[in-house]
Amino acid sequence: MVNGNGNINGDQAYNASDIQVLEGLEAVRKRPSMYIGSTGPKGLHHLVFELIDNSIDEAVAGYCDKIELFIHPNNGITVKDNGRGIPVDIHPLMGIPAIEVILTTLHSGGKFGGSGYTISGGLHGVGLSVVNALSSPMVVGIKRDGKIYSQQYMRGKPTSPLEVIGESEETGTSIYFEPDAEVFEETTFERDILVQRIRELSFLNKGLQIEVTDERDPEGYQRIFKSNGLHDFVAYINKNKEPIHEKEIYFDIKKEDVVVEIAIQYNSGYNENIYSFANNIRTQEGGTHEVGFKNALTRVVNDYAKKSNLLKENDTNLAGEDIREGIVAIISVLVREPQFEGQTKTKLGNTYVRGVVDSVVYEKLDDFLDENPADAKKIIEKAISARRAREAAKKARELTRRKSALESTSLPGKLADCSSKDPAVSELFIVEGDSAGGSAKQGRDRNTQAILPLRGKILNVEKARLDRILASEEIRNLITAIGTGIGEDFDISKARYHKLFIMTDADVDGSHIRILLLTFFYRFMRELIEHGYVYIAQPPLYGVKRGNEIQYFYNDNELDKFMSQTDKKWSIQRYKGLGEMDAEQLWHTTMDEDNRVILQVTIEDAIQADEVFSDLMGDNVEPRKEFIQTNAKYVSNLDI
Ligand code: 0RA
Repeated sequence: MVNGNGNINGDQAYNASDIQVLEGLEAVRKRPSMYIGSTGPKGLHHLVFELIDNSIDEAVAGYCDKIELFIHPNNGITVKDNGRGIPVDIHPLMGIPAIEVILTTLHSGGKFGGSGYTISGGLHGVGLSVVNALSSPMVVGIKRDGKIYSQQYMRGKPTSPLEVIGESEETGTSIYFEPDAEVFEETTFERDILVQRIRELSFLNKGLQIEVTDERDPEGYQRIFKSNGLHDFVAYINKNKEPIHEKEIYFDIKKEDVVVEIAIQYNSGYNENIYSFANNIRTQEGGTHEVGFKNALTRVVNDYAKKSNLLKENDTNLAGEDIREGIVAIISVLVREPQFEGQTKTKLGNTYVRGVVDSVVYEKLDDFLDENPADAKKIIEKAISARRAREAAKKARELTRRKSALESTSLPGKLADCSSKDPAVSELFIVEGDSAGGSAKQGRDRNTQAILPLRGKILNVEKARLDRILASEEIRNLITAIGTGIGEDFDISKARYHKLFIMTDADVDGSHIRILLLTFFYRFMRELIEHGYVYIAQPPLYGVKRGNEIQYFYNDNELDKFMSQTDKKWSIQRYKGLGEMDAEQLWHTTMDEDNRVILQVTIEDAIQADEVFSDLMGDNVEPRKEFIQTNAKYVSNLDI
């Protein structure tokens, strides 16, 4: 036995430090959300990320190259690394082992790593003690100095002393915990959420191996994530797109104490995908590293374009947004004392980083363009055509603006509007097909429900530029009906409805149209999704009849279950389309607030959303085929 609960210093010393310790962790248990954001799924998964981040710090410091994550059948988690092992020597002031100090006192950040580049931003870096406070139990295992140590905790308090339980020549730390069911609303871990962040972390930390084992999966799940750096990240994002140059632009250098790693590859699409990170934390709100990157990119491309005569000497410069059309770029910096600002603390604030990134990017991109003139030409020609399209779109927008100023109530003729003018209670049903549109118009609550029928497939927005999208009548109808405008004109306060229902047939075409609409909202009216205004209506798949009685079922499982429990003779009708339901049925099953089953569309992660949309809409046919095959049984839960 190494040391009990600090009692080598006598009871008094133990009590003094113990009280201080417990006060700290009591605060965490009283207000968990202050430390981990929420006690819902986000906070729950944050516990795991916190443990992984600590091991990543050890990897960034150069002492660890393997991390393992286990999701156990009881929803317990183990995070294990082969770092130096958390120190166990007795803390001179507290008189208890260092590991116990780390697990029982609140730290201001994960400041015990060795490299100086600690991960401590936003909600990350709250410390292992916060996870400990919200666990029951937690068990820590440490291999160092030839020994294996172990100690157990319950809701932040040690329930055993740190003990030597064996010998080993290896070093490392392993932490097992179960989230405290008294604290969390739900204690089941979702593998996809964990895997997504782990994939990202493996891209951000080249050479680091992260293994994930989900012991709950009856078929067994074990994956190894390991990358060569950010070019793998860019290639991953572009995997279903069409790159316009083969080799990713890539560099990784240290300047003035800032480590800058950047990868860029343009694709033939029209979207700008720039993802920035500081100390492994996604900087959703950007910051000085992103600004430095964009400024340098705009300057270097314009300078090169003039120098190589792709742009005439007296031409106006290409705008930044033109140069960023079709770009996929990952910017990752390591900064010694990162300052995170902004509403969600995801904006890097350190001002000197801007200059560092700017000069690094200018220099490296200048080299790339000089050395790869054919790629340079493709990139610049794309920017020039983007500028042309932007100017055309501006004209088109001005046209629609002037028009709506003249005829201020020019709502589309196909729209059957509701009588209420209060957006908070108003709902818009975007309905596939004129016949279903007709039933919906008859069946609706005229006071609060508006119907807009859409004919056929709307434009494939991924492949089209803004000017062509605006030329589609279906899209224009949709924009006018919603009222917010799009893109840079978008104004959420002008939304005419706070609920928009996408109502399509329960077949492959229907799900395709639904994805097309979601793509459109995602690209041009993203705030609608962010505000939770977008829903998916779910018409039933089966109606089961006996005499005057009718029951509805939304999937095969429900139907099978019902049919296996009844011995009466029912006749089953399968609704192939919305059009097969009459107005009354459509109202009752799909539109009536009291009965309907709806799904709110959320965007958890732009990367993931972009992936789903591109898989389906991009030029590559395979993923689309795959989607249609795997969803042939009708998608009832669209996972964006
Ligand atoms: C501080 C010092 C040393 C190791 C660590 C922290 C450490 C922390 C964690 C958290 C998860 N895994 C970890 N691995 C290591 C070692 C100091 C030394 O040995 O000199």
